[in-house]
Amino acid sequence: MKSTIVLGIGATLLASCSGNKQKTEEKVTQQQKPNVIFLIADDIGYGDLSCNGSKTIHTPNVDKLAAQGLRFTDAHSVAATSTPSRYSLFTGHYAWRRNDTGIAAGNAGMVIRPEQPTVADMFRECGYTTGAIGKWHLGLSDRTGGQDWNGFITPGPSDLGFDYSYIMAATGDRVPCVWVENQRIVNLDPNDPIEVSYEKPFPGEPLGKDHPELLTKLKPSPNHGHNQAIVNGISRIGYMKGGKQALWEDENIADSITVKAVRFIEKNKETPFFLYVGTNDAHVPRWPHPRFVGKSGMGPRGDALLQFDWTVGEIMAALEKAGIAENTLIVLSSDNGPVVDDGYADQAVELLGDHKPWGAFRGGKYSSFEAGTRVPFIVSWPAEVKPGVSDALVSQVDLYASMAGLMGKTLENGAGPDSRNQLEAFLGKDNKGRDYIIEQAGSLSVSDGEWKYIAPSKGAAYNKLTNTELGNNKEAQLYNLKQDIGEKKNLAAEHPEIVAKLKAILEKEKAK
Ligand code: NG6
Ligand code: CA
Repeated sequence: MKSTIVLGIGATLLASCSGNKQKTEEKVTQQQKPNVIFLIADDIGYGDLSCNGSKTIHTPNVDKLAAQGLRFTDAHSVAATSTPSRYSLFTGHYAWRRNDTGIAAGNAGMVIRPEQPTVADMFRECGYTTGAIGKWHLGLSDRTGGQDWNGFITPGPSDLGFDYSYIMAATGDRVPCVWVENQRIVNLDPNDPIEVSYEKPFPGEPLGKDHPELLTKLKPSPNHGHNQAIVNGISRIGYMKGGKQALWEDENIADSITVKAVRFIEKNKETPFFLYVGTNDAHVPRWPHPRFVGKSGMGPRGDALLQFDWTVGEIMAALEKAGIAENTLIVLSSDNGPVVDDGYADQAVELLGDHKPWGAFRGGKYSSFEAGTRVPFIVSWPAEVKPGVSDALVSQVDLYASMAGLMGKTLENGAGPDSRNQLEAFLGKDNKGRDYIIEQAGSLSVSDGEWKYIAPSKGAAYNKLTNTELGNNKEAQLYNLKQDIGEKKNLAAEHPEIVAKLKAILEKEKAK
């Protein structure tokens, strides 16, 4: 039996998550613990949402969530790509402390070790039912290529605190293109076993690079990769064979994620739950459902943004219908900043018009400049959070300790070592947030909200294929974000003392 009784909210933060002993105390109210949903978009930029000022795209459902909640202007994912970003979100550990947390292949071993504590473990210990739905991209099994794709794939989300999971192993553009529910591939025909490799093609299976005539939906952008296994007329990264009946339909990915999320909500409405929803929108390949096609005027990328907005609306409606909207805390954010051409000829560049996915920031996905990690971030909890806008400096790395704080717990025994309890900031009671955040892309950066230091890096300054300014520079960079949000003027030479201060913070963090 899960306990559904906790202290009145003012006292909740001090109580231990079990809270049962205090049931009989007078202060106790019959208030149920809030349900918590992390809704994490993929590659959606700060400027991709109308609540963040976009006039070119309309996201009414997200706007509604923002209007009833707190919209952040200086919130960050930990990294400018998915795997390290999600790793840190779940573990409260900086991904850059490890050298094996880069963009994971579709057959990567599980990046988070089963023994590592996660935010889902924390909720589960507090009696929550936990679920992970959608984009995973954190590897499965104990080693690269170690998956039993035709059987029970283990270790997996259940070892990281999730009671239920319905996930894509990696990304939409990586094989295997199948749904994995509770660590088994959905609809797999045992007579058509699935094989996956990231090393060598399977004889007889046509590849995108040799058979452009088979690419009926999207073609890879020139020189971009994405030219290996062909699935549903789209070529991807990696090789796969078999499992024909289990393949996802690209146009149904958002529907599948949404339906599973709504069902999870309906099923668990009586008792507290924690649900992670990782949408596939607006990652490549962008192939939204026909009902969104042509609706944005910006081609598949814009249409995928509308599809994302629809998913948000469906989740909100499901909460309303279940009668639990008031007491559900939703964190809506993105795993990293936006990219326009990420490798498919989907006209995203040609049809972009005046739209600025990165808002006022420089760079984008993959970049050390702000647009790499300064992402959309909304906290909605009608019962507790007053609507508004917060300029507090916050990072996804802190959600773990902050959610523990919400449960009245402090992380101990090395859990979430880089995660700090910033609950007050997340709930709008503190307008300052962190003293500093660390951003990870080709290099590490430190921002205190006013000043930002980007450590020197030998990496390329520019990625021509994605048209991204990566922010790498052999020299130290220092920007004043208050006066120069577009990071145009490097002030490192003028303010060596500020460089020294921020650099020292970084060195100290690295030495931990
Ligand atoms: C890159 C892919 C890109 C995307 C990215 C991961 C190429 C040329 N580019 O390697 O399309 O899949 O990895 O994106 O293959 S993320 O949002 O999941 O981190
Ligand atoms: Ca991403």
